[in-house]
Amino acid sequence: MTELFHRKTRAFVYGMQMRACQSMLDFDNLCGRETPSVAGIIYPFGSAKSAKLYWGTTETLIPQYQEVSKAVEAHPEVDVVVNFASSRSAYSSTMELLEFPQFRAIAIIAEGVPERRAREIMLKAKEKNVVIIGPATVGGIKPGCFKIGNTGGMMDNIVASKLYRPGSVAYVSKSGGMSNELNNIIAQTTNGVYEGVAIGGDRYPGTTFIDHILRYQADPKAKIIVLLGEVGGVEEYRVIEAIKAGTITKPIVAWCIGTVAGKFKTEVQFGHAGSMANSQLETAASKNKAMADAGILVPKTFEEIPEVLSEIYQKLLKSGEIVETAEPEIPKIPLDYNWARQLGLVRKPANFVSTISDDRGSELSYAGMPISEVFQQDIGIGGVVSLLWFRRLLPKYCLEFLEMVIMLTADHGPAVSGAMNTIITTRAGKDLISSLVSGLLTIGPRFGGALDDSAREFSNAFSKGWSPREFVDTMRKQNKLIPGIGHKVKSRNNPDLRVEIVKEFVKKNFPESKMINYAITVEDVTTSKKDNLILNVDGAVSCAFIDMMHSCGAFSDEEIKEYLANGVLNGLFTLGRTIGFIGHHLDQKRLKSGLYRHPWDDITYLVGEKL
Ligand code: Q5B
Repeated sequence: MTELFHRKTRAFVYGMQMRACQSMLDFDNLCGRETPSVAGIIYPFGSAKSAKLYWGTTETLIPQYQEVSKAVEAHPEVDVVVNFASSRSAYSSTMELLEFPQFRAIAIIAEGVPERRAREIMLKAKEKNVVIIGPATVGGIKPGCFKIGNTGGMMDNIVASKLYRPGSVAYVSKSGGMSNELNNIIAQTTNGVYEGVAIGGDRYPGTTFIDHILRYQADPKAKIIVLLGEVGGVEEYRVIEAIKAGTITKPIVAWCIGTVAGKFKTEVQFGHAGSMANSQLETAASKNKAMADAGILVPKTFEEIPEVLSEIYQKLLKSGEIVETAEPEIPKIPLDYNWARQLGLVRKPANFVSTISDDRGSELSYAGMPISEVFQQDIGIGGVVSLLWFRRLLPKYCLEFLEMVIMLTADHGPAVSGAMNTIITTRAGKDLISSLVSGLLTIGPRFGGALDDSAREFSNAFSKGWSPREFVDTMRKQNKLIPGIGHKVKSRNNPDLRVEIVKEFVKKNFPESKMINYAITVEDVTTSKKDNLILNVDGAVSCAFIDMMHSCGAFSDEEIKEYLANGVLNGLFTLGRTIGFIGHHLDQKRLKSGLYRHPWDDITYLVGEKL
C-alpha cells in the first residue's frame, strides 16, 4: 500500500467524463508513459463500445463498459478507479466497486455525499484494504506516473509545476485548489513533487492526513512531507501523536489554513463541509501551535511556507539525503485546437465559407438580421427567401411577389408529373422525404423546371432586339421549343388563372414590366399557331422575376445574370411545389392507399418490334 500509483498504474474512470479522461491521457503522454492510464470507462447508462480520445497527437479508442464486472473481466491489471458518479450514486457505485478485490484505490470525486454514507464506505474499504481518496476531492497526482482525473489543472500548469517528472516532496492537503498552490510552491523551492493527495473537504474523508503521511514515511523516495491542513477536525493531532511515538521521522512542513477565523466573533464555516472548528482544539491557530510544539516545521504565515520548505530542502541537499538529477527535456504538449484558437495561437484555412446565416452567437441570424427582428419586422416567407437567397432585404412589393409565386406554384393537382411520382412513391410505402424527393426530381425542362431556360431565352431575344416573330422563328430554326410557352391542358380558351394573377400583380406593383410585356407579345405569335401555346406559369413567373430584379434597383446586371445562371428561378418553383408534394404524400398516407400498379391495357406492348 506504500506505493499507490506507479508508471504502469491502470485505472477505470467511472462516469462519462471525457475531459478528465483526456486530461489523464495528456498527462500520461507528458510523462512519457507507454500505455494510457485510463484502461476503460465504466458508464452504466451508455451504449457505446468505446470513446475516442487523443494519445499525444494521434487518436486512440478507450473501451467503454456498462457493467463493472465486464470491465474487470477485460482488464485484470486495473487496480484504481476514479469515480465520477454524482453525490446520489457515489455511495452505491463505490460499494459495488468494493466488491471487486482487484481494486486497491478508489477516488470519489463527488461533493455532497451524505456523511453517514461516507462512513459506511470508509468501513467497508478498511475491511477490504482499499484506499479511498475523497469524497469531495479533485484526487491526487504522482509526477511522472499517474494523475487522478482533473488534478493539476491545465497541461501548461502541469508543465510549469514540473509534474511530468518526480521530485522528493510528498504532500497531503484537503483542497484540490490548494494542491495546485502547493504544486507551484514545491516546484519553485525544491526539486519538485514526489506525490500529492487531496483528501477532500468533507468531515469524514475516506483516508486522512495520517494515512498518506505514513505511506510517505515508508517510501524512501519521499524525502520531505508537506501537510496542508485547515480549520476543523482533529486529524492533524494524529500526525502529532505519530511523531511523538517516533513512527514519523521524516521532516514535515505543515500549515493549517483558516487562522483568520480567530478574527471573527462567531465560528466561521469555510468552503469545505468539514472546515469549521467545533472546539478550541479544532481551530487553525491551535493546530499550528500544537504542530510546531511537536517539532513540525510550521511557518509563521502561509506566505512563509516557501522559505521554510526551501531551508529544509537545502539542508537535505547538503547532507546528501536528496540528490538532484539532471532536468529532462521539457516535454511538448500538443495544444488543444479550440483552446489555442481562442487564445489566437493558431489559424487554419476553413474548408467552407458561408455568407447567408449564422447560428453561433446568442441568436440565429439570416443575412445579418437576427431571427427576432425577422418576426418583429414581419418580413414573411418572402423576406426570408430574400435574405437567404439574395443576402439583402428587397422592397416590400418584391417580398410579396416572391410569396405570391410560392403560393401559386404550391400545387397544380395530383395529375401533374411531379405529384404523380410523389403519390406513386408514397404508395410504394416510402417515407415523406423519399416521396418528396421523387416528386422533386421530376422537375425539369418540360415540367416546372423551364423557368431558368425561359428567363435566359426571353432575355437573350429581348436584349438582341428581336421582334416576337423573329424570336419564334429563330427558335424554330434551331429546333428548340420556347421554354415558358405551352401547356398540356391550359390554352387561350381555358386560360391558366395563375398566369393572369402574375400579370395582374406586375401591372399593379412593378415600376417596370418590359420582359413580361415582351413575353405576352410572343404568346400572341405562338397561340396563333396553336391554342395551347400560351405563356405558361413557368414563363410568366420567370419574365416577371426578371422585371422585378431589374426594376427594384437592388441588383447589378452582373448579379442578375449570375443568379439566373445559378438556377434561382427553378429554385422558386421547387420551393413552392415542395408544399404540394408533401401534401400529396400526407394525403395518400391518410387514405392508406396501397401499392400502385399501372394497368396493362394502358401500355402498348411492342416488344421485339423494330422502332
Ligand atoms: N410547341 C408544355 O406540350 C409542353 C412549344 C411549341 C414552340 C413551345 C410544351 C413544352 C416548353 C417547356 C415548358 C413548362 C410539354 C410547362 C409546367 C407546370 C404545370 C404543369 C401542369 C404545373 C406542352 C405540339 C406542337 C408542336 C410543337 C409546338 C409545343 N411547345 N412550339 N414552343 N414551347 N413547352 N414547360 O401540349 O408543328 O405540331 O410539331 O415543352 O415551358 O410544367 O399543370 O401540367 O403547375 O404543374 O405536349 O403547369 O409546350 O405539345 O409537344 O405535342 O407540341 O406545338 O413543336 O408543333 P404539348 P407538343 P408541331 S408548365
